Amino acid sequence: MATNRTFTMIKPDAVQNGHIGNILAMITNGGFKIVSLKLTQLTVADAQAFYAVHAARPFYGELVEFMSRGPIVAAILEKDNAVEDFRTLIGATNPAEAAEGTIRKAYATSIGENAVHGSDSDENAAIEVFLHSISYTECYNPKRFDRQ
Ligand code: DAT
Ligand code: MG
Repeated sequence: MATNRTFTMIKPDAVQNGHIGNILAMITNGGFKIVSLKLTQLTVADAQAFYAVHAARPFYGELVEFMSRGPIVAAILEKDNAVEDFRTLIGATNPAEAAEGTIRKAYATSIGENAVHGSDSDENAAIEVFLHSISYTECYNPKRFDRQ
């Protein structure tokens, strides 16, 4: 049975470009309920652990650097069939292939800096929801949220 929870991050590119509000609006307009929300920043270690499955890929170093370079918004979302429906809402990994009406079509700038994360399976959603509750360094310094 499909779980009703998934995990998302609005990535550093989209936060830096001022898209938090519009992306959250697309999420709620898509029928998802936001049940947890954090403005935070991944440490290098957080990003390495989160994307450990991609450790052997050539883009891994770049991915870790990108994901830890600035603030993100992390959220837990609820909806029937959440994982699959959210993957549909975010669109293809490569924005050049993302469908009209998707978040990546609207806000991603490249395959590497593609605005949002969405869990890819119920199993990973459960792991990522758990990580959300225990990790990330909270950001208390407002200067870290300035546009860079
Ligand atoms: P997704 O984020 O759609 O689940 P993924 O899990 O395959 O995609 O990859 C994780 C992230 O890694 C992706 O959002 C951006 C980056 N990435 C994937 N493929 C890449 C590539 N060919 N070049 C650069 N970055 C890539
Ligand atoms: Mg993925």
